[in-house]
Amino acid sequence: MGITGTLSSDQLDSFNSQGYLVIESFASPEDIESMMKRMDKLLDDFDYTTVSVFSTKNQQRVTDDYFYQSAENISFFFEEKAFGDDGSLKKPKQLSINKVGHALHELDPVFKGFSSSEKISGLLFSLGYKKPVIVQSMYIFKQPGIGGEVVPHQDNSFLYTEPTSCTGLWLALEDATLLNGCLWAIPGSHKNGLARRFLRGENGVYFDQPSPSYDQKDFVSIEVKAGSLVLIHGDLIHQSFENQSSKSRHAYSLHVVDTNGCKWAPENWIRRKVDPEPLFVVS
Ligand SMILES: O=C(O)CCC(=O)C(=O)O
Repeated sequence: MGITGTLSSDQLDSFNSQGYLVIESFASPEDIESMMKRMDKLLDDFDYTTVSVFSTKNQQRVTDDYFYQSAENISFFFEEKAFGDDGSLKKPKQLSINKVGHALHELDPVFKGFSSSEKISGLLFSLGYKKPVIVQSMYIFKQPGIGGEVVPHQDNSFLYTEPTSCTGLWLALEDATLLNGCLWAIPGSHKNGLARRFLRGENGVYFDQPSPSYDQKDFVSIEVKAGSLVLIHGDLIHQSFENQSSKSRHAYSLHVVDTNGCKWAPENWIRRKVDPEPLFVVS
């Protein structure tokens, strides 16, 4: 198979005890430049007036369908604060998008190249994955001034397998700082299990439990330089705050589950027509 693990035993120990791990200089400046340039082009080509995410009738249904279909598409999601009272964009679309997802890793050659690189496979091999599948990718903008907060959550809530197997791979494409909305996490919180699940029902998506309340004092900030990768255990409580600064904080995030011995939950929001290909298979 030819995959070799890329994490040292110290890195693995740290990941297992903290629930996250920062790997500096994981992506090269060339990797970053090519992904950012590619996203510029995708955004330039995106004509938001053709996307029927705005509807006077059945708004919720239309929004839900756009979201569900994004599992196998390259779809564009706006910041909540991007629109004025009259419904028009307050800033150019390039500064109004919250994220693009959720199948960049499959459908776009540049993002696919990075996502299926040996670097990524080597990491997953080190973590013990046997038949890993990327279930979603997101290009997250955290726009200056309006980049919204991401409330405390665990990724296994959204991408549940039995047993749980999700890991987040969050790559900083720009420096992530306290000012522009870096990640925050509660170290060790992955050891306390999964608090709740995000389910897709007949009438849309919902959580099966209210969110536990977390003490902000327990969170630590994860400020990183562009090119750093943050590995996130699926049960780790993490969040990010609004970006109130004038600098964006672009990131490319992948979520991976194992399909060897772990069953994808049919109640998850992602229901694919075609099963994704594993990155490798350990026999
Ligand atoms: O980029 C962010 O601010 C949050 C990302 C996140 O929570 C995730 O990728 O799981």
